[in-house]
Amino acid sequence: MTKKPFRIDVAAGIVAGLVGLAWIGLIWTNLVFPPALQLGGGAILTGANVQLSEHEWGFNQFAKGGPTICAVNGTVTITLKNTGINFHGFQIISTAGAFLGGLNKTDLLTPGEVRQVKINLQQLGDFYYICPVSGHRQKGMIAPFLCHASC
Ligand SMILES: [Cu+2]
Repeated sequence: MTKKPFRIDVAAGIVAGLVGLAWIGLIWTNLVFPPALQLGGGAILTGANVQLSEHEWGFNQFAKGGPTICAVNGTVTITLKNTGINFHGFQIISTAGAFLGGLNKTDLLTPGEVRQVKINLQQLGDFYYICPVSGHRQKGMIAPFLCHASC
């Protein structure tokens, strides 16, 4: 019995098929098991003035979630920029979902708009900041907002 010659075109076809299968598997896994929200994501914004951008569907560089904001005694001025293509808002809510501060639900930033949002909660605790547009929080526009005596 003669040994069949190695065919590079057949080998390339098999490799391409396996790579394609792995790629489809990755896409499927990502759709069925979306990555967890990066709440905090390691970054903490502190100080009297912080810069924050919002986009689809998160804050600053994170695709989902955003950096932790720590406000001494709940006071901070946020320079908020909508770098996304949708309208976005800004609210601080309790862990139970109650409105604590920020913009009214219907007061939204247009794409490209920059707004200074002054926060003065005058209470200590661990809260969240979110985009209040329907469905945006569920897509990832939520991150920790901490009000501590010192940050
Ligand atoms: Cu939004």
